[in-house]
Amino acid sequence: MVSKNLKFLWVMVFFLSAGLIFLPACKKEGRKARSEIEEAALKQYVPPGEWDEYYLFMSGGHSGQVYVYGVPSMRHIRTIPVFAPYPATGYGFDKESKKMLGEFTWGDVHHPAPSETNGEYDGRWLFVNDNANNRIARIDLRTFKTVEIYGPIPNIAGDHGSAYITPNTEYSLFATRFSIPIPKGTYAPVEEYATRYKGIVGAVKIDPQTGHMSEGWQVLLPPFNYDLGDAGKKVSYGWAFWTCYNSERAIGKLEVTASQKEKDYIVAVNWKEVEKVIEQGKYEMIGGAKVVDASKVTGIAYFIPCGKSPHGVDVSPSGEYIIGSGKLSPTVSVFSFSKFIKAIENKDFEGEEDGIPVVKFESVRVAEVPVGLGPLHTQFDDKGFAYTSLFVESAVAKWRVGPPWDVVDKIPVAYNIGHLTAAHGDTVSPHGKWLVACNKLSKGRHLPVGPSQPESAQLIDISGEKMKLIAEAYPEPEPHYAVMIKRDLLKPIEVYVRGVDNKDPNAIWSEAEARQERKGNVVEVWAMVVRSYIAPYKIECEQGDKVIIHLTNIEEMRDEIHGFAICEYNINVVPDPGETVHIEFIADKPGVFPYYCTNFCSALHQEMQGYLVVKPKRIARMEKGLLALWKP
Ligand code: K7E
Ligand code: CUA
Repeated sequence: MVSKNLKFLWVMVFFLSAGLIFLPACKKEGRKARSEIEEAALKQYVPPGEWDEYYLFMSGGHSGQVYVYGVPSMRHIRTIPVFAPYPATGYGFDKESKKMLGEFTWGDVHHPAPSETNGEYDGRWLFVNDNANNRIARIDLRTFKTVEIYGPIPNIAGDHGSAYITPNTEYSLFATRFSIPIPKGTYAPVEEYATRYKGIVGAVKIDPQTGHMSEGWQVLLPPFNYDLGDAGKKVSYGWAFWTCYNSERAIGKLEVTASQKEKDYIVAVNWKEVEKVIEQGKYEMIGGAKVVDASKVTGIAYFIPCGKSPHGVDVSPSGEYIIGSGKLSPTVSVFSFSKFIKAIENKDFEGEEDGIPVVKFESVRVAEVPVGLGPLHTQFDDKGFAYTSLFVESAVAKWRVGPPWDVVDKIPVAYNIGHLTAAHGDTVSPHGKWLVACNKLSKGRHLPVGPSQPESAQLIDISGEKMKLIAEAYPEPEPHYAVMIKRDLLKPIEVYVRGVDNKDPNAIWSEAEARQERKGNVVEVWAMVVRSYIAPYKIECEQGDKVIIHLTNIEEMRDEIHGFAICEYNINVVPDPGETVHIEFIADKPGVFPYYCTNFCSALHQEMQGYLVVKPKRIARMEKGLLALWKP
């Protein structure tokens, strides 16, 4: 009994003394945490009315859109509709955007790529790829609108390794993720995959003045899955790189069949040389595109062996290092561009794939950096460090680009990061400062919203030695890649200036010009919106007529927008100040259909309305008959 009490006493003494030792430490810890929280909050805080330092353009994945945020606040500022209709801005309802969307109502945006001059963002356009329907779109950063959609690109299926831009916006790269028999429309059983299916990488040509996209070049390759790409820069200017998996040329359950070999490849394409051989006529026309067969034309493509099923390939700011992320290996492989060129000169090859040389791994590899589990993508800062996302480990690894190629810091993210983006982090001169982790899962770090949860984006301060998690946001699905651009590089317009930005011959600028005219079965309307009326206040037509409306918003101030919707006609357009949009439809439903302004614009917004009056066929015919009788 006594001994038991004594034991209890000793235990009490131990805990009390431990408490005395630990308590002040805990208090101190608490204070430190508090100041850290305050510091983080202040770093992210952008006072109401003030501007963020960076624009963040995030891909919207299978939502088909691009989302614009401010960094560091992580406030969502804008949605830019690209591959899917978006009634909020009238996208996909007017004639031009309908035509751009064509037969598709969705896309799968993965990689936004800003236009570049000398390897730096120049703030003119943003290109994005559509992994589903093989297209590339161009957003004009003066208006934040999609102005062009190119494609579907011939011969490719699953344009994933895209829309990377070459350093002077010569090209936007593309690649086929799923090899198919080409040209499209060719039939070949899946069992003949290894022989009759083809791999293609290539590029869409961009007019350096206008941004207009047109046919570039294509290179025919073995039937692998071409995954991600990057353009060479500085020393590697003139080259393009893509990773590929399934060099096994397998079909079936790829997670097994395409994970047999220890290594797959990065394919390096000398696009300057491709330009030359095309000029020499060394190409075939396939599916309406100029295709250079890399197994017949030498010197244009080479394979670099890379750790098992690589995902991202990223070129360092100097252009010297090509970093491959083997998603199934715990390391990233760093290849030297100058060693690669030497290997080609010395014919230092370890094999070939359909006649295309495979350069010797040991001759080009300079480092294997043990970043951690599931490396996917890499970005760079201004101090010679790289940041690699680790999907399996749910972390970002910071490592030194150069000897001793060591990992210097690691930060956990929540959870399962895909891409990451640093300020100007894929250009020749990254800014450092900020990094955003684009995570696939958020698993209840927010108010519950049902079984499916949003993705998450975490803002990380990379200005110091240690990475610091600052804030998180829940972007629209699904952020793959994103780019961060300094705010002063962009010069968005305030209004469409009459005669400058709006040279539309069908624009009208006063109520007096509002009218409708009939030519056969076509009723053409010149209309305008302004606070707070729509002119004309009625549009009259007959059932079955084609109605064309040229609608101009004659406002001259930024943000004074009006919508124009017609009830039950599935129409809603939203012209910006000074902009003219065009609507075309068949008035197939008889009756009276109000039209109104959808954008709450003024105190008398509700008064902004009018009527589409569609005369039934029966009455129209009867009237015509009577008229004929009366004037024989
Ligand atoms: Cu890694 Cu499509 Cu660039 Cu998604 S891809 S994460
Ligand atoms: Cu115009 Cu509401």
